[in-house]
Amino acid sequence: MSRLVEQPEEQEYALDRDCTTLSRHVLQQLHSFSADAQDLSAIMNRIALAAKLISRRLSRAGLVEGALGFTGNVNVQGESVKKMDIYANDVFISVFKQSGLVCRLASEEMEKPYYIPENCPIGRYTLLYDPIDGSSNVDINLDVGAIFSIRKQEGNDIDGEARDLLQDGRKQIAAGYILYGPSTVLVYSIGTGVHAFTLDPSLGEFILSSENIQVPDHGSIYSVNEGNFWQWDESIRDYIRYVHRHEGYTARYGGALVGDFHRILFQGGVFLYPGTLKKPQGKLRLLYESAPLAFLVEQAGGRASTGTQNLLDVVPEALHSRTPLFIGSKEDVALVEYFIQDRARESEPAVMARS
Ligand code: AHM
Ligand code: MG
Repeated sequence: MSRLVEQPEEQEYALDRDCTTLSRHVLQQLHSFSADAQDLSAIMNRIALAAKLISRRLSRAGLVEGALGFTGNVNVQGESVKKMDIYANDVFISVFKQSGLVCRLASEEMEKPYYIPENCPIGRYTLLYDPIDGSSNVDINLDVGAIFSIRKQEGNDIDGEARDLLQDGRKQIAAGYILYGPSTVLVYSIGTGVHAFTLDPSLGEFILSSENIQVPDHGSIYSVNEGNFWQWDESIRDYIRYVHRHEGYTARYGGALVGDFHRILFQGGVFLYPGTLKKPQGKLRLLYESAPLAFLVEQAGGRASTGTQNLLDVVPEALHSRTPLFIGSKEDVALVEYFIQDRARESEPAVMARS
């Protein structure tokens, strides 16, 4: 006859953690099994399925016919589209079809929102996403990501222009990203802290790997494409000259926002994508790139700014609007803002006393 054997405490804890899947974690965070909580949990579960499908294709991309390279088309942003961008975009659409969860999807790859009419009577949510962030890394087997944001649909999108979505970042009810690196990691927040899940391929499940992540108040990393130096405003050049001339800074730039942000979330520092001569509002799109990461960073105790405004307060003019982005540790974002906002300084401010 079998008999229950007492487990050592650590073993019990490890087992419990191994069973903390994403959908269960959402319910735990909300302390509820209400219909709204179940919906959010199911939406996260669907996003996890999209991540698994995309992760699978990325991990075999060099072996699969038609997975790499460009399609030959240009998207609404004027950027050349990669085959993986289209695949990943379609995956998100497919996983939400007939889910009853999300009525509308909006992404970097689609000029207008995509409706799933069969979901609309009950699924009053919109999912905004960047299906493959850092597309230039795809063909050379470097890290890429995906970014997502969930908003409750308010009012009616009568003309299909999604004007009801033109609201600030505080209207997000959840946000997160997926990092396809050596392992696939999903980081999310529903406004109760920031939590990371790692895909265990042997289980096919995202398992909790870091809970309540806090970004350090300061970090040594600055992450920016310095090739744009000549295109920046003088204030940004001054900031970069400052970090060049002071000890304690180190540069890291991977060409994929998700990867660069992930490093900063865990280790501190600042990511910068300022306006340039060619793109005065920078490159990054507000609704499905900057605002979701701003939501996460604030939940982790950090900050996101356009240089003159808290990023979560920015109201976009259009679905694909861009903003400059400075995001990361509180003190490091404040230092960049200082350069932008007070170029006429006479002496070094207190925040610069660190070095
Ligand atoms: P994408 O979503 O089309 O890949 O564009 C966004 C990416 C970010 O991941 C990254 O930070 C940035 O573009 C890199 O741009 P640049 O090559 O100008 O440095
Ligand atoms: Mg992107």
